[in-house]
Amino acid sequence: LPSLPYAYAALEPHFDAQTMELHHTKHHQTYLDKFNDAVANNPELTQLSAVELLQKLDSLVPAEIRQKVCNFGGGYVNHNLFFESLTPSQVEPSVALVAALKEHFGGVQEFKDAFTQAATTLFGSGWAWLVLADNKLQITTTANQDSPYSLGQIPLLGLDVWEHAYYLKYQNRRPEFIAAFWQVVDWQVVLKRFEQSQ
Ligand code: MN3
Repeated sequence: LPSLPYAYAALEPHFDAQTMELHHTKHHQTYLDKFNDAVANNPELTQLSAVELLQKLDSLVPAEIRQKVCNFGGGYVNHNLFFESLTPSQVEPSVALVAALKEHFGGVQEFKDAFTQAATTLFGSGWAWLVLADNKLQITTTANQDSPYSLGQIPLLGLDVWEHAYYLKYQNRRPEFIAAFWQVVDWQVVLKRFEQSQ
């Protein structure tokens, strides 16, 4: 399991240390363990990256383990994306990213508002995403641990809105958790993913 590039307490007061540590050492670790279990009897699959397996679920992954790879491989990859795009450093979007968000959403605030709306209204457990799809930036959501990669999209920013991501600090107040998220997004990581995806 990749270690985080910051301390569990580094994102306080926005994301609390206890939630960060449980989320990483218990939830993320469990997705990885169950993903490894799922592919353990298919050595040809272990030669491929988790992202490749998610991109080619239907063509590469045998039907009997497909749902497990979707759930646990998706959980592993989604959480990598999530944790890697957080920072305590108050990074602002760069000029290039501001221009792209303006072109596709009308501006940075308009993008945040639309993403917030998608994350707030997503029913049940899942993720809100900024993805590149058909060469366009789009806001999407997925249920459970489904990955944008399995839909042919490239995820640039993801927010986990499972209750385990916020319940200890925010209880049922998902909108407050989403507002806190905007305080800790690493826009440099988002820009790097955007540049690499084109
Ligand atoms: Mn989670």
